[in-house]
Amino acid sequence: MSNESVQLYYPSPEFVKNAAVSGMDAYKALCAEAEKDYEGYWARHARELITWQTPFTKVLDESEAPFYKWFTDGKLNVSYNCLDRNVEAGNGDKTAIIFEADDGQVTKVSYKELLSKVCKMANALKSMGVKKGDRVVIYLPMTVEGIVAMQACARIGATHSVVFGGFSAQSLRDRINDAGAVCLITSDGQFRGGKSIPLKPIADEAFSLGGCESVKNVIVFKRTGGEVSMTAGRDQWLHEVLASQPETCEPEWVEAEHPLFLLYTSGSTGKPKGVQHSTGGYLLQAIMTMKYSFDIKPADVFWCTADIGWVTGHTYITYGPLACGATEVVFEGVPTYPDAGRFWKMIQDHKASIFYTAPTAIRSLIKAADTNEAVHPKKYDLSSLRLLGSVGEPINPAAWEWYHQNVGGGRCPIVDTFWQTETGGHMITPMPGATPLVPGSCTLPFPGIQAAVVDETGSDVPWGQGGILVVKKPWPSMIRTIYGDPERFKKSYYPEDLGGTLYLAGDGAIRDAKTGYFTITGRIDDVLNVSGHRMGTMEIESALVAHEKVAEAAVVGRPDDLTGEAICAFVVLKGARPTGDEAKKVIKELQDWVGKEIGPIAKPKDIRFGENLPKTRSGKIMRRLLRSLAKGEEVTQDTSTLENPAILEQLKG
Ligand code: 7RM
Repeated sequence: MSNESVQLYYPSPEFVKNAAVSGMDAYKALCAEAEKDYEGYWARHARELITWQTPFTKVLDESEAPFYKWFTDGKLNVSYNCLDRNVEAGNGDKTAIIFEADDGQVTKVSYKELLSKVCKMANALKSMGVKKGDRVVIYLPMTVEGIVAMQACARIGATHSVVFGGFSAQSLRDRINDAGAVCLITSDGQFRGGKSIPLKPIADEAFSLGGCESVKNVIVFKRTGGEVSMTAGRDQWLHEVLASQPETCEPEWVEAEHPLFLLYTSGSTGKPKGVQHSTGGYLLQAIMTMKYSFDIKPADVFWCTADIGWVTGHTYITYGPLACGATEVVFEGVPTYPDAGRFWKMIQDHKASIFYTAPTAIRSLIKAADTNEAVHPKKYDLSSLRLLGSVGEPINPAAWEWYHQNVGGGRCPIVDTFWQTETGGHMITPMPGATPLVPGSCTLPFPGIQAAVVDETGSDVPWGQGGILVVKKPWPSMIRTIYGDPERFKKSYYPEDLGGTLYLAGDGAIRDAKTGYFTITGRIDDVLNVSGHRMGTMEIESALVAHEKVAEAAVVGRPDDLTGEAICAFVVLKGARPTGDEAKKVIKELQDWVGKEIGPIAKPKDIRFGENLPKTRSGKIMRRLLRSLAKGEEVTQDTSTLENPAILEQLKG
């Protein structure tokens, strides 16, 4: 990628004029400030952007590296920073949330109302004995109540762990169990795409699997009116527990390092890991990135289409926008219901000015618009938009151009934000009023973030040469540990082969030879990215081999035009290798099985059967080979070390 051949997109003079980071000189000045006095840079922002109950005097504590700590002697409350301080500043009547339900019904919630809802929920939790440091699992749909539940935990110092509503009973059980949660907040069901989907029955199934004994209380939000069974002494309806609760609740002032939340995410090995985040450092970067990457202003209507079950929903729905006193859109449904014009209609109806979504959604809406004029963005008035964002996976230049032209009307900068569950907030992203954009590149590090590309030994590689993406210095919103497994934290993120001091993101990257712009080249571990969702190949393999018919399974990703990557499973059955209709039947059975074991997002798109898997003489599955087969490529790799070359024929698509 050389800039001679690539068009650069510059922000308009008006955008630059009003931007928080106005022009490249302003961006460079922030980077220089961090360069000169790293701790001072973050401390200045932490003082300016967060309201502290006890101001901090210490900034970065490296005494137990890589378990870095920030602002250790400061005390604060995230819910106070998101709600009370906006009310106290006279914005109590400002709309905090414009909620649009799956069926199109719109509800507006002001800051004052949101504060009172959060206080009532916080009091309800307290009345059940939930206290500072306890873990609360939240298994809720994308409704105001999900945000309220998270904020209520933050208010009393309980650590929440949100489990995406698409995860299975088994996945929910594993997360409850690992977190040792004392309380579960769920709903009877959820509405998605015009359908009513049960949730509480899945929670019940999770309990019946055993391992959820730590949970003393289950709170059930009535959303769909679906049939549920309530276990006496454990389960209570939300509306009933809220009825008697006072509308004020003194925030619990917690240390900056107090764990705000755990969020489970897939790694290359073993079970999903509970990424633990802090309070102060996390909040700081939620706010800073809202200001610098999203250029958030009081008049903006911000819309992030993520689900609160993912980190994007945490930072850019539950915390960031509210901590900035913004108005945000919260959407329960899916982009294709009632039709694929839903996003564009909502932008029009709510006059959204900042829109943040995933490339996979953009690609599916391009496809829909190509075949149906009526759902093309040009049919809608999108003139309220001034900034667009992309997150979750690399955005291909064609989708970028379409997004820029058809959604942004050619006038809105696109911030392609690279970050991870572990990083808490944006790491590499354009500053919309400064950075000239190159489609497909997340451009340059957020000011202060020391991102670099290195080789296997941890040495810098020159620009223009691909390598491993690392971060050289700790940053405030970074992962603190893997809950209950500090050793795994060290091994996963600060591996010894890189010297033990570099944060390993798990992605490959290359910097442009001239501009130094970063392009993410994809995961370097066994983690897949399907529609922006992270999935470990090992998790899917474990689910497959748990099926009674399966002897062995290997899972790889292959490129997919729509979902970025698609899951492809190579399976050896205990019985004979099935063919024809029998194969079709077993494929469906295994897909449904994985859907039930992990969740529908983990269902393999392709399943191929072999009498064996391609292995080396020492018994290692040759995954590189499987990746070629998955893509439908001719196998060009050296197969001389292969024990059983004949097997390749069977595994071709
Ligand atoms: C926010 C989020 C993290 C992984 C990450 C990358 C990929 C995310 C981008 C991206 C290219 C981007 N958290 N990724 N953003 N790749 N460009 N702008 O997605 O923990 O669920 O996933 O997603 O591989 O490591 S996540």
